[in-house]
Amino acid sequence: MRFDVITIFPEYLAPLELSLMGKARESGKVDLHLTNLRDFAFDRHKTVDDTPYGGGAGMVMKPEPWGLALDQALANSPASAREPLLIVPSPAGAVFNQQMAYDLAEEDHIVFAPARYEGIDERVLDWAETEFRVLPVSIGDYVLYGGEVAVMVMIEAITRLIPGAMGNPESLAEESHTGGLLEYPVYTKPATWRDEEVPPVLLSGNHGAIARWRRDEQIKRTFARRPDMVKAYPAENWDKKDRKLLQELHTEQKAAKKAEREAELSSEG
Ligand code: J9T
Repeated sequence: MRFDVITIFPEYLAPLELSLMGKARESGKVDLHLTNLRDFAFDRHKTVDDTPYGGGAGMVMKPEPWGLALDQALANSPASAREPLLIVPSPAGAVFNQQMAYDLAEEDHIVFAPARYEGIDERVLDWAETEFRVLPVSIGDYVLYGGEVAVMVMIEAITRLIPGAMGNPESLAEESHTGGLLEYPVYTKPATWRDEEVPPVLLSGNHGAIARWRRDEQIKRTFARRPDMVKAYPAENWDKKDRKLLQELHTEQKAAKKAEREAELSSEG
């Protein structure tokens, strides 16, 4: 996989060159290239932005530097790559998730175009459609100053799914979002810490009981924190004990809601 990032803040992305990406790069499976957009601005001040046609607040990124930087990324595309993918981080994009990370891990060449200011002149994105597959992507429903942090999130999530790039393939197979439920809680030594005990079942050596306990904890957590994921979970994947637990959780939730309503009424009363 080749990643290109074109940005006016390459230093934001520099930490990726160390840590995790260092290992992934050594494996030869990942190749990261940072390009400073200002290297393609040729006036005295290396200007990359200008005022918007039609008026309005803020500045717009000029098309010429982006055009040249994208030309360079195309020229450096690996021979094996089909049309490279151009990811434009934007709160208006499709929402990034673990499935998207899996799909993107199969690509040969991804170019990221994180924008600052009010965005990039739209003609750049129109032209890019002729040379790239263009994909606007959001990392969640909130707004950032620029797309750089979103690029870091995506590169990290994608890189750990590239076979051979991480060196820990087993933990991937067991993973939280892939299974459609949140992870169970984990514990290590000491068995007592600040008067808190590790759940005894984990010390029992009973592998069946441990597996059941972990499954129950996954379901309880997912029910409490991510009811949307419980709803989306394939019905045929619930076993008998799962269904019994879900029943209990629903009953408990109803009772809690009733108690809350009654407390509200009596305080209003
Ligand atoms: C400027 O970019 C953003 O604000 C951004 C990018 C990607 N995802 C978001 N949620 C926001």
